[in-house]
Amino acid sequence: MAIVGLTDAGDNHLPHHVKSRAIDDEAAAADYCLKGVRHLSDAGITRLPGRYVLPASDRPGASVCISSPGSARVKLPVVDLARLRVPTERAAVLSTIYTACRDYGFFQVVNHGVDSEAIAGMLDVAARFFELPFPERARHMSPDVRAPVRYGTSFNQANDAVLCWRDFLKLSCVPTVEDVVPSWPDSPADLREVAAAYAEASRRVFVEVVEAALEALGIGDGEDGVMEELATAGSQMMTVNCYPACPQPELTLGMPPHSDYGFFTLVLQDDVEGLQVMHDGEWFTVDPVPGSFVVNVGDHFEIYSNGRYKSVLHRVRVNSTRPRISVASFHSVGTERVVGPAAELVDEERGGEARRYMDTDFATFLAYLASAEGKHKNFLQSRRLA
Ligand SMILES: O=C(O)CCC(=O)C(=O)O
Repeated sequence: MAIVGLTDAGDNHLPHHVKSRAIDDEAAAADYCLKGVRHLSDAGITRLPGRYVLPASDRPGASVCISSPGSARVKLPVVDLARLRVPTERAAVLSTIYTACRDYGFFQVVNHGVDSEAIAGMLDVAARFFELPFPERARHMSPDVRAPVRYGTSFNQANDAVLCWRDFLKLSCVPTVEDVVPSWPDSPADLREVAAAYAEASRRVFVEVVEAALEALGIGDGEDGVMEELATAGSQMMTVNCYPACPQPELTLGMPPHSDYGFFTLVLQDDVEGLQVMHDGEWFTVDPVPGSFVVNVGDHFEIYSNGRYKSVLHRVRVNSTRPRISVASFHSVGTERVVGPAAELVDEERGGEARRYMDTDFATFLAYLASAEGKHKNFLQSRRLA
């Protein structure tokens, strides 16, 4: 497989030592790709190895869009947290959150109160982590999806038929950041401190935004104590993504179309565009707003809101000139908790609506990830009631 992939893409364009390894030893060629895209990019490849080449129908330019494929840009609804805190303006901001979650599944958050130095520092330390020599990064590779730190490449490396042009560092934040930070990378020397401060800041923003989104649904704290749990004992995972400049970006993706599993994801991106959101059957590129967070509804919130809020497909395009860094912070309830539609919305005795989703738990999600490619919205589809 690997030798076919490398040769397909034109092995004449790989560095000589890679080419000879590919020809002499297929396993070594496969290994080379699994060391990640930063490794390939540092090797100075000028054409994409075949392992990264998507079938024509899945390529970014030939998407499902009926018109203007992959080229349109969207200004997502903007949620101003400073206004949310003003009692006379709160209702208007709640209404923006409600319609954004219903119509886009995405919005941008500004005036969130997170220090600009904390944001710049996180992006900077992330970039420096991916500049470390490969053996230093590789110390954190782990097949265990529950490991508190995990370095890897592609989307779901174990199952991806075609690899994605992304390397990542996953940092678990449970049970608390304080508990796990000693197991995070100790190089660059300031990574633990900067990433821990960023994780706490991101959690504070999440709590404020999810509280508002629940209020906008008319649920408030939730009879089931969901808000209390999200605020004090929820789960949080951070993924630091690195998308190096790619020699043939039109043939591949940084991340394939997928939805996220939790309540909300907060994405911090540098000034290089790449994130695309599916809206009305078309891919739209999100305009990076410096210092803002992009927030998106995850599968759990779609289920909990009984489908009023939408967990929307998104993907990442790469480009040939500028490397991109993003930090995604995934927030949800604790991993032991079963998630189903909120009783307030579906209780028939109180005139509630029909239940649209079955209950789900984290173990079911992990089993799904292990058994499937984890792309598109298959997990959410599998929880849908007819
Ligand atoms: O890089 C991005 O902008 C988005 C990342 C993302 O979708 C993810 O980590 O799930």
